[in-house]
Formats: sequence, structure tokens, C-alpha cells
Amino acid sequence: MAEERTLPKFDHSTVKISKEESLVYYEDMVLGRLFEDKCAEMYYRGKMFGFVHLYNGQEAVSSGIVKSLRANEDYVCSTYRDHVHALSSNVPAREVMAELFGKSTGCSKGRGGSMHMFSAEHKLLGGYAFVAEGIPVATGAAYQTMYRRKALGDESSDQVTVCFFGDGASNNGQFFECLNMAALWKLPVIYVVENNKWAIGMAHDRATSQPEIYKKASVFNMEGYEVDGMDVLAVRDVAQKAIARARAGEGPTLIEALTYRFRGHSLADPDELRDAKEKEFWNARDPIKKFAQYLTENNIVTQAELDAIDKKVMETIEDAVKFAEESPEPDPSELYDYIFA
Ligand SMILES: Cc1ncc(C[n+]2csc(CCOP(=O)(O)OP(=O)(O)O)c2C)c(N)n1
Ligand SMILES: [Mg+2]
Repeated sequence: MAEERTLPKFDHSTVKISKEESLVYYEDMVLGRLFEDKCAEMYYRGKMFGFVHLYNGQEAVSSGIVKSLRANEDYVCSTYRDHVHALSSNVPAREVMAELFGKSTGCSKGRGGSMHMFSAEHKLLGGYAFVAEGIPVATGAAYQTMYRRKALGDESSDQVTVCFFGDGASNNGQFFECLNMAALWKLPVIYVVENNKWAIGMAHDRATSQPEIYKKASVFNMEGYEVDGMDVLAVRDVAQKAIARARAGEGPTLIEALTYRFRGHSLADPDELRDAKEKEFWNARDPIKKFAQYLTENNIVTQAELDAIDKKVMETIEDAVKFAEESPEPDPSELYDYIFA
């Protein structure tokens, strides 16, 4: 196994976080993990169709970034690995599960499925199945925010847009074109690369001439951060800086979060390519275990309080499955509804 890229060190003594806020991040990460585990179970029971890509291992990135935004006001744009970004964005677990089941009560009315979560109410701009497809969408969302503020004089237009995508996507042309425009126009957007080292079976280091993606920000005169994507407090720290910059009209930021997916690329992937030692290295950095340990060792919460959250989340997920099971299929008479043409 090649030597693992050293994770940037984060000084936890600088963290200022209340107990209440800590628990928001913790609960969101647990929700993401347990939801995906349930999703795998339901997929193998034949409850959902098509490709399903799970987010296990990467929870600290979604929670650290999205839970630092203004809930239901700032925009979030995702990829096909989108269930947990939707949950962090406050889309109810019921609606995400129902969408996976293809039911009419799903957040995309059962038309989207796993890769196309969407919620206007929660400002989730969508999951996108084409690699890098969300980058121009997010850039456009940030442009409209700036346009409403600067051209139309709407002072309340100060939303921040976050765009999540993978290491593989960062080699796509849209990444370069959009970062150039965003920097040029000082758009209120944050590009978050979830570098999980793999694009299906292509190792990141084999696919790109400069594997340290955050460094690519510099050629656009953009701020770039490298962050330990397995540490929710480190992610929250860079998120706060990037959000403040975007909100103040100082322009975009590129964040590269070093992370790892604990499962195969999709539920159809037997995951035989990745080295067992590499998996062990990253499993030992489980972001949920790490944060739980931080919280209990620093006497911020007790283990019993964390256990109570885990239990509550499990109940939410069981309720979501029941809701999805009992919901109706979309009516065939609505086949041509919601088509944009
Ligand atoms: C434009 C395009 N090309 C190829 C594919 C096939 N494909 C699906 S996922 C994927 C890998 C993307 O990897 P990365 O961006 O690192 O995201 P990750 O799956 O690791 O989250 C590829 C090549 C696609 N969906 N879209
Ligand atoms: Mg990847």
C-alpha cells in the first residue's frame, strides 16, 4: 500500500462549541450512518431499484459543512451520493426513504430515486448522476444570489451555496471553468471536494497530475483549504471561515476534505479492488467514534446521552421505512406531470 497522505493536524484547543451545538453535529452524523445502513438492508431486500451509492465514512464532511450553514436558507448541491447531504439539509428521513422506494411521498415525488434527491423547501438543489454536473448548477445558484443583491439591490440576498463533489469530478472540465468564473465574479459559493481517494476503481493519484486538489484553488486566486474530513470539528472550522468569506462578498473557497468511503462505490460494487490495509487505516478514523470520544473525554456529554441519541435516530429511521412502505406509488395518470420541456 502506498503511504497515506498525511492528514492535516487540527488544534482542538481552539474549538468553541456548546453542548447543544455538539449534539446537533453528532446526531446528524449518526442519522447519516444509520440511514445508509438501513438503506443497504432495504436494497438487498429488493425495495429499491437502480444504482444506490452510500455515504458511510464521509459523514463528518456533510455534517461539518451543512450544519454550519443557515438551515433552509443556504443552498446545497450534491451528486449521486446524496442521501446524507439531503438529511443534513433537513429533508425529513421519511421523504428520503420514500424517494428511494420510488413512492409519491418522496422528496422528488418518487421520480428521482437514489441519485436525484431534491427539495425546494430545504434549498437542496439536487443530486446529479453525471459526474461534475452539479458544479455549474451551484455556480449558477450563487450567481443569482449575487445578481439579486448587486443588480437588483436586494440586501436580503446573502445566501451561500455549497457544492459537494468527488475527487474524480475535480478532473472534469466543468470544475475548472466554474472555479474561474466564481473567482472572477467573487461568487458566494463553497466547492467541497470529498476526496475519498477513489473514483469507482480509479485511484485518485493515478488520475490527476496534482493530487492535492486544494492547491488548484491558487491558480484562480481563490482560497483553498485542506482538511481532515474524518474530523467534524476540523470541517466545521474551515466551513465557518469559508461561509464568513462568502457571506461578506469576499468570494468562493475550495475545500478539499480527505475522507474515505467505508463501502463499495455503489451497492452493486463487490469492493474487491481496495487494499485491506488501506481500509483498516481509514476505518480506524471513523468520524462518529472519534467525535463521540472527544465529547465524552472532554466531559461535554455522557455516553448515556449519546446512546439516547442513537436510539432516537434508530426510531426515526424505522418510522421512515414504515412511512415509505405504506406510501402509494405515483399514479400512472401523472406520468407526464412535472416534465420541463
Ligand atoms: C460524466 C460522467 N462520466 C462518467 C460517469 C460514471 N461514473 C459514475 S461515478 C464515477 C466516479 C466519480 O468519482 P468521484 O468524483 O471521486 O466521486 P465518488 O464516487 O468517489 O463519491 C464515474 C466515473 C458518470 N456518472 N458521469
Ligand atoms: Mg471519489
